[in-house]
Amino acid sequence: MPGLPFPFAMVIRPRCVFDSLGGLFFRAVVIAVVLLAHASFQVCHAAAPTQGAGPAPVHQVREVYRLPHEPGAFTQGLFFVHGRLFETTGRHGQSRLMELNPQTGRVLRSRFLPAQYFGEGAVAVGQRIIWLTWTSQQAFVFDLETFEPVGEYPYQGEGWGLTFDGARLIMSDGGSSLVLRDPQSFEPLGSVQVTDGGVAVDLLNELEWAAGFVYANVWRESRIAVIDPGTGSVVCWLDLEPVVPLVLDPSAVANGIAFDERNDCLLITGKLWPEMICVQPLP
Ligand SMILES: [Ca+2]
Repeated sequence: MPGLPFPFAMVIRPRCVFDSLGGLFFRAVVIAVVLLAHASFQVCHAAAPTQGAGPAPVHQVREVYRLPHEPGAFTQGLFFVHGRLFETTGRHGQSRLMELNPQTGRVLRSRFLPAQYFGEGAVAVGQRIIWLTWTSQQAFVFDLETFEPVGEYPYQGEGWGLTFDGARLIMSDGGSSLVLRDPQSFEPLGSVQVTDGGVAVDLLNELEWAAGFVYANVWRESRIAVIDPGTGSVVCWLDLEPVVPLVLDPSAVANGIAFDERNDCLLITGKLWPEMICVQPLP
């Protein structure tokens, strides 16, 4: 077995009872690693409310790290792709797709939408970035590496937030429903109504898929809804108020969530915020 370092060569043979024990141990290690990878989020995910139990609990957050954020960026979408950080912004003539340096927050490259479009949330599916517009009923598709346009999708209604669960796109339109869409055709596959203690949660905005749950900004609120995608129930809220930077502009609302898998935290920001903050839920 040339090339195998000593400890690995040792466990290959002979085949005996220790193999099955080793297999069990290996599986236990894999399960532990998966649980640990999202350990900080279990405090919230485990808190699934029972029917009629009232509003979901509110959890405080712990700051993991902080990065500068372009203070003129009217943030609409934020997401990582294998450790690379991307952002989309809105407003006519200022709507911009950007790749950011995840260590410094600096803009590495960007592309503007034509001035008639107001950019909204975006997400990557493979090598494509799908970027919504607010009221134009049109999503634009850009190549992840070149930022060149490679397609468009029409849709009905408004576009607000977009994320991807690995199989389906999940989209918000400013209401209380999340629409599931085919990632290739963009056709709607169904929808789920988001409720907290049985009450509809309106104005769902930027979205993020992390560890089996949908994280959603709610327009003009400094808290994130953590949503069970199967039932639409909010299982808990994350209170961002203590980490929100002071910005006097009333439009500077929290609106950006990207799951930083490497650091096991949610990178959050807002429209016109000077900073991005990575947070973990506290028990
Ligand atoms: Ca996001």
